[in-house]
Amino acid sequence: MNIQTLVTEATKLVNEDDAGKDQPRHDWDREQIQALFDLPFNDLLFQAQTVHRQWFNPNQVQKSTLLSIKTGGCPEDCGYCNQSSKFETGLPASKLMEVRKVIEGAKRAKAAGASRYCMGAAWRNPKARDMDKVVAMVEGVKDLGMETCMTLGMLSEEQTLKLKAAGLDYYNHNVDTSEEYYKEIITTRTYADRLNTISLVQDAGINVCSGGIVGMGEEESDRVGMLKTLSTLDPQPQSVPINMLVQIENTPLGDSKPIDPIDFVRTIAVARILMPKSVVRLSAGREAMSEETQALCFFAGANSIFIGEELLTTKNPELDKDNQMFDKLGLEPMPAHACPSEI
Ligand code: SAM
Ligand code: DTB
Ligand code: SF4
Repeated sequence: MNIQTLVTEATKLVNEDDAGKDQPRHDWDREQIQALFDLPFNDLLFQAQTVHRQWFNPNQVQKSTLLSIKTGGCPEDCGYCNQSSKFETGLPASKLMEVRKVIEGAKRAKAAGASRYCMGAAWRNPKARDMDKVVAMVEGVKDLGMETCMTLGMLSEEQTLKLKAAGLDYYNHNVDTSEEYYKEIITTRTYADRLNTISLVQDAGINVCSGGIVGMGEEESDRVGMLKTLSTLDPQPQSVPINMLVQIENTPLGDSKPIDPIDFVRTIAVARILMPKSVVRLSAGREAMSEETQALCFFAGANSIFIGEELLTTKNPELDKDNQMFDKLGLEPMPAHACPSEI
């Protein structure tokens, strides 16, 4: 197939509604997604930027800040994670934080320019005794006028309803990779467990934040599989974090072959085309990324980042450095609740 036919085919893969905007499709197959990955880089980026401009201001990037509200000692064995109790990473475990401290952190994040506060706990799932505190955290952060996001592991239906009633805007629960590769990375839960929690979160009317990690030694076909899982969810996740693995010593993935930056940008571009109304987050891994790679990611349709010097347990670029990058690229922060697919 020649280049022009491929580009035309890729364009045809997207439906147009009356307003002339590309609408999300939920029936992508592997061949179609692979065809996007196979496009010449310039054609892929042109397609992605074209789709991006239909739903988003291309010069706005959403800013979120992360806080680890309960660190380490996790019973799961995710092969990439600093916080699993199965690996000797040297990270001290902590108890669930005090609500007051969490709100103080959110105030600082707001002052630094974040519109969303994302709170993460190293749990397989929250215990009943933790829920009152977690609910108070959501309510307190929401009162500051920020978007709230939590990532607490697997949830029951009752817990999703409690979180919804507290005013939770987003729940983060990543599928991480393809269904086939998942088994190589995590053995203490299944892909189906993951999809089940995502479905409960959707049913409760909470926006889903779900994406994955690249650079875990996966094949390109696993990136295809992961993006097929995400883009065929109905509705698609409103927020899609694409993490570049932060290598953690003494974890099974601590010395995986890093992903080529161009392949990383391709993954962002394909995510953007498949999920035109979702915010795509250039998530973990920016500390190890050049400014040029990040600029290409924004051109490919990434429109969210984490700001603040720490992710959950690892380093993120300094605030000044990110502010300088925004100035250089003429980027401005996206206001809260500006995602066109948000519930
Ligand atoms: N325990 C909860 C769970 O697993 O859903 C919430 C916290 S967990 C740290 C949130 C997500 O962070 C994981 O699903 C994974 O995608 C991402 N993550 C964890 N460690 C990472 C690493 N070293 N590099 C990149 N992303 C990572
Ligand atoms: C997501 O996809 N990335 C964030 C958030 N969701 C919770 C976590 C990144 C963690 C990076 C490794 C660490 O700092 O421990
Ligand atoms: Fe635990 Fe989440 Fe880390 Fe897995 S990714 S070990 S569930 S904290």
